[in-house]
Amino acid sequence: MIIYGDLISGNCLKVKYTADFLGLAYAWHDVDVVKGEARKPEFLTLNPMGQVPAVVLDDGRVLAQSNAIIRYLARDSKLLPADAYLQAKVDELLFWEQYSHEPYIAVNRFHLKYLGKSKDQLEQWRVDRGNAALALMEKLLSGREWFVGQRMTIADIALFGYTQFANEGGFDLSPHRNISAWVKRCQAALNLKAIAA
Ligand SMILES: N[C@@H](CCC(=O)N[C@@H](CS)C(=O)NCC(=O)O)C(=O)O
Repeated sequence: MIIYGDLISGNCLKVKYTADFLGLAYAWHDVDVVKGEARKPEFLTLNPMGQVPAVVLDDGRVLAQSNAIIRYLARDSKLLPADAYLQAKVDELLFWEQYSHEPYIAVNRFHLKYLGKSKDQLEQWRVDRGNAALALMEKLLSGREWFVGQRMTIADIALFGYTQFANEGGFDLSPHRNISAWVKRCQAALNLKAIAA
């Protein structure tokens, strides 16, 4: 498998973390999103959506969209529960992450860290929705170690992708004790070094 991605991107890291955790063999092909490489004709031939991550599977077929990719890679593995209802609960969080979390946490991070904006240039509605996403995660994690079932699933990996960088988007995780403990749990399970706040 070839993974096309940029290591600054939580969406791409989700795919890397899933493949690494499952011990899948892959080659990593860097696509610099800040330089616009995902919009270049040669990449658009591979993924007309013009975004990373995208993977070329061993049989040559292509798959894009981070959560579709990790859902595919995790099939029949311990990262996806066998029970159909629990699988749907994982899907529920994958969809929620893309619509109600990533557009706020990840986009604000991109604006601050990569576009060089200041905090007061951020759109307040995006800040508010990011905080709402974190508040919901904090609630969902109450009394639980993982979002679905009793062990880490791709729902955790999908949400960890950008939550680990929330501070770079101007969000303060310190009042969210459940999220902070879960971030450490994910880092340990994925064998990652803690990221300095
Ligand atoms: N919904 C997509 C979002 C992918 C996405 O936004 N990718 C960004 C990097 S995080 C990208 O490729 N940006 C380059 C561009 O839009 O030109 C996914 O989950 O894979």
